[in-house]
Amino acid sequence: MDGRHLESSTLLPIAYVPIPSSAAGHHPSRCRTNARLLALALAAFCLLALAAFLSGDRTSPPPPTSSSSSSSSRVAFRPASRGPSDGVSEKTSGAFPTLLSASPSYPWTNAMLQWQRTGFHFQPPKNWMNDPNGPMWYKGWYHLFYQYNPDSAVWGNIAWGHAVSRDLVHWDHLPLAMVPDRWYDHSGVWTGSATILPTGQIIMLYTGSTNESVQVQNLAVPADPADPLLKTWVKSDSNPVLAPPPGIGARDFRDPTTAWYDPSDDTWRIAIGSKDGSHAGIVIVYKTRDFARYELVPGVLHRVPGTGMWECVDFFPVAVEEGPAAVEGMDTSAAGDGVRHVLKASRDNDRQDYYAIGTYNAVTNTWRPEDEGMDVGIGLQYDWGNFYASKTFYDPEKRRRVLWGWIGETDSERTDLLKGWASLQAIPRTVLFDTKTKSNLLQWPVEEVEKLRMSSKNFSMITIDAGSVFPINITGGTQLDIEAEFEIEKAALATAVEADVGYNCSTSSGATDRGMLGPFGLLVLANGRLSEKTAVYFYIARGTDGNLHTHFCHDELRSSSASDIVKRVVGSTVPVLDGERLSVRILVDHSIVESFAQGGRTCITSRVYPTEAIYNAAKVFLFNNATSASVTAKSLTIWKMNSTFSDPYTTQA
Ligand code: DQQ
Repeated sequence: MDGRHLESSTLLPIAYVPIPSSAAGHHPSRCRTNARLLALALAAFCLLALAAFLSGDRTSPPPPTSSSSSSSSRVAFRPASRGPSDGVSEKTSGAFPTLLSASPSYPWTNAMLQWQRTGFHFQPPKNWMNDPNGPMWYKGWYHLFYQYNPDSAVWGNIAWGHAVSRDLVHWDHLPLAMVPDRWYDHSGVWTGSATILPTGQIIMLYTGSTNESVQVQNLAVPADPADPLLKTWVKSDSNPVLAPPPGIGARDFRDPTTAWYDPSDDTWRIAIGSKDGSHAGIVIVYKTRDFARYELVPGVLHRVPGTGMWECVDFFPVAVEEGPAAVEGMDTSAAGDGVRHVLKASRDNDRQDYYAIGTYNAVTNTWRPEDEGMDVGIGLQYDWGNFYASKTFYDPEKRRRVLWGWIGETDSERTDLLKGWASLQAIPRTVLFDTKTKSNLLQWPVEEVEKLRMSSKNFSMITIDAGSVFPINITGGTQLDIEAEFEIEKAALATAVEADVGYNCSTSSGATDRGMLGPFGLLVLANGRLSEKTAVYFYIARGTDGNLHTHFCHDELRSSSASDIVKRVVGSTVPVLDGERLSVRILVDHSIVESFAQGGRTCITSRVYPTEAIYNAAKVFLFNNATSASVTAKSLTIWKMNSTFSDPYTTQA
């Protein structure tokens, strides 16, 4: 207990114990034993596949043995997928067993599955959800539409779900806004965006997958603009308003952006993601005056070789000069001095959302990143975990830009069917340019989330010795908002000359991988004996440039003892400026952990499915698995979070 101080004597730690290195998940690429297991599993798989083939079962390969499937997503067995065959990105998580395979899944109990439903994240009452669509603020209400399967907890039959909120956290679920009832959206009412014209008129553009699975763009408008809830939508008689232009594949033309106004020729412009014949991700731009007739703007707005199909492109301005403008969001049509544009693409290849900050030239129809080495699709990501198909909107009420992102499942489709729902939306995040680093965006949960904070526990100056775990006296840690600041021992920093050159979260073994200056941070959704835990951690290592770099990671490998889950270590570096402490905010909400390091410079979202660390058994620990440095949690505040109880809409709403 030397040198450790707690503000609250009721919260004294139980004891220091080392973080268990044996784990529910192991990392195959770093462990010879696992490599052998993998080879054995592959051999077994081949034999089983041969047996199945000989016995006439040619519909699906047999599942891997539990020893191989429990370790990580890197095992090369993939389920049959419907997304790519229908002309969109992969929609399954890759977890076994698939719907077609015969093996039993982990014996999930109803209590475990019921616990996974979140308390304050957006999710429909049941069934499948994916991309956020057409978010906007209109006549006092926030609107969120989303890709939705009304019939099942797996992707397909895509319609638009619709919900409204006064505060972005409490939602009323409305009837479906649009269903696939025309030839031009027969195979799905896919992703789209809203534009509110200066007249107040709402334009909704969305992709339809036609009766022949061709991707076209369609226009819809509210039936009654006087209705603030916008319950009924009318599809335009002009639909489809855009078909794939020459040179663009019939299945590579989707997800129109919010329009921005170009005063030079009094037109509105929209961007659409695609790929070219060389597998480069591209953005093409159209201009229009009436949203029914369009003209293709010559050239491409941007192109990045080797990045493949770009889905759900988003394009918006940010204020980059320090001052009052930089703390507010900008309307999509804003331009001028001190403005740069963010280009975001959802990369179909790896289902990650990449962005870059650059300069837009409407006259030449080009956008150039500030840093070519950090271009779209090869550089920064909004989130290094599970976060895809995101979209922003400008909220004129609070003068902020708000980001929504789809958080998919990492369990199996079979389990999703058992629990009756699949996917969440991330907590809506404000997005600003980081005027301190000048190299990245800052994402932060919208301020309304803080209204959900209930009782809190505060700690300060907890020193965690190298190689130890420090229990925080919290039970029922399933809905939490955590803020922590850490400082690593300065003497150790100065002497760490050889600190893990080239460390990388995703190729590491996660929180049990011991280096001189890390990992250290928090274990959330942990059970008392630490057989299940999700580590949110920092790891300081020397880069190949010789400088110390701070990595921020999530270790999902030991998050659950269930085997039919994709588990990874994810993360990236996070800029830490001179004099700054390491800081993190973590939202824990049952099966989702969303983390924001250094004020939102680097963000990570994980879906986790513990089997024991649930309900009252879910605990929080501080840990420091560094070999050579003690770490002090200068401050730690943990709030229990209220539930938002999203309701089906009633006329009293
Ligand atoms: N989801 C939609 C497509 C989009 C994809 C289909 C991204 O419009 O490209 O559900 O997840």
